[in-house]
Amino acid sequence: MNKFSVDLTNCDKEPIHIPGKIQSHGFLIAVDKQNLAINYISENAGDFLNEQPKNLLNKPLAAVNAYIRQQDPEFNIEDLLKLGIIRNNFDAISPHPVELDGNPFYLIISASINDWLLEFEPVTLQFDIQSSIGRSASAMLQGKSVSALLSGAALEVKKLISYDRIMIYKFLDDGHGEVVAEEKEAALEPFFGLHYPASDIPKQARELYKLNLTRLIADVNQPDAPIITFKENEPLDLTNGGLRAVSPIHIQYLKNMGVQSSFSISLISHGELWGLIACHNYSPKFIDYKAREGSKLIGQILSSALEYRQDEEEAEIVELFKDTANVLSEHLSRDKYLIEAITGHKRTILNATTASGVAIIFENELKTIGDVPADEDIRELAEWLKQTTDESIYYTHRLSEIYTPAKKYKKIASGMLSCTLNKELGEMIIWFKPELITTVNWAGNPEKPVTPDENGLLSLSPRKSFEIWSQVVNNTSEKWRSEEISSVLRIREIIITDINKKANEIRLLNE
Ligand code: BLA
Repeated sequence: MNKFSVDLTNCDKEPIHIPGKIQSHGFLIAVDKQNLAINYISENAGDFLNEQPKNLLNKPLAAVNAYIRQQDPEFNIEDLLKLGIIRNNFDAISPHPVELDGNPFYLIISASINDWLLEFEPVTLQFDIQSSIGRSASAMLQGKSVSALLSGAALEVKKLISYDRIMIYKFLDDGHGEVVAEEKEAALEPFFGLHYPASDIPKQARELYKLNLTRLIADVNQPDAPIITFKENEPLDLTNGGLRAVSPIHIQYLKNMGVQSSFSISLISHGELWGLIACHNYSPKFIDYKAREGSKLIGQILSSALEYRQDEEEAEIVELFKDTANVLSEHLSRDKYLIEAITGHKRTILNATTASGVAIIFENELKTIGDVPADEDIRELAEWLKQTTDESIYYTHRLSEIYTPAKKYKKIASGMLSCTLNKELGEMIIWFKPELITTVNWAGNPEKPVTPDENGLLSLSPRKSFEIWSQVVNNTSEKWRSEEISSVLRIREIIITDINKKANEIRLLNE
């Protein structure tokens, strides 16, 4: 068994692919790729096979036949495995229905490094999930925008596997995540819009979720079953398996939240883990292989739809920025006063970025739109900018760190992008973005005392990581995108040309 002792400093080093044990709702046999002899077997196999697992160790796989009942009397587990090996694909033969002690089971085969993994799991689905998936997918794809698509996906997954809470959890630039869609039982408190630290899902777990697209944790209170082997120094790699035991720290995390079962489906966009469909149940819940594969398919359809719609929305934003530049240019050529031209019509200078507020200081006048700090605060900031920077464009997504007076209005202005029109006169336009984390909450009741489990994991409580993280992410807005910078540069060019043109006109009039 792996001897790694996990704590908050080494989470991302925990070898979660070789835990040396499995979740005990099923059992596992691993056979050598060379000679198909049983190299590993889970200790709980005895509960299902009526045989001491250690007696099967080192035996040929064929020895297992005696315990498995099959509709086809000719069935031979070895032939099935060989068929998968010849085809170089186990998807076509998994899951294979078998009967153990009168109960229906699925045999699911996958590859490890030197072994084939044979996992036996109970069958629970009573209906044909295939037809539901088709309906779910088309209902989900009705969503025309990214957010409608995500809400639709949460709803369809809830209908399909009926967990208490389904969340779409999206990873942001710095690896931390946000719940961007949610479908839940009415009595549960919403997690929608909440942000969580990157360390909640460490790096190696994310890598693993890119390879194995679903992750079921059936019951956080059920003891694991150790894997026994005579290959003491060769832990079995369970990356592709479905029964892999869960990291103790993640079990503690789920317990802290009151969750007893979780299921996640990976969402991949442009080859990277975009997020997860994270499902919680407040009582133990096992869903069988077909239900998991059905959910995986929904995840894959969602992933490709997301890729397409996101690119489309991205292009729309860039288009909007360009169009804003054109519209403002027209207003500037018609209107006498600059401030009127860029703030007085339906399309304004605010639309040059995705900011939520903008201030214009021009000819001693201050005009604002949207969420901005108080007038005197803006004037002070402008004065500071005038003294501090010679750049025509200056931006930050952590304003209060470089300019402490901004602390008092960080909620609306943690992000700032300024564009100088005339440095000597202190004329400029300043866009503001709000602090990203305004209502950070740990997903659970932070007042409730955490009870250490038998491993004494209190000190490793994810709540601790959350405290550390929330201090780091405070004072931060969404980053300024390169498209926003280009848009502001383009508009600055247009405005300065217009200012010069108008100045020239006045000069000509006076001559
Ligand atoms: C795994 N952590 C996960 C997973 C999720 C989260 C979704 C995938 C497995 C699952 O579905 O349960 C985190 N779950 C969340 C978050 C929300 C949620 C953020 O519902 C928000 C609503 N976790 C920690 C710390 C460590 C850690 C500090 O908080 C490490 C020290 C580890 N999390 C951790 C590990 C896994 C994990 C190791 C992988 C579990 C596995 O697949 O074995």
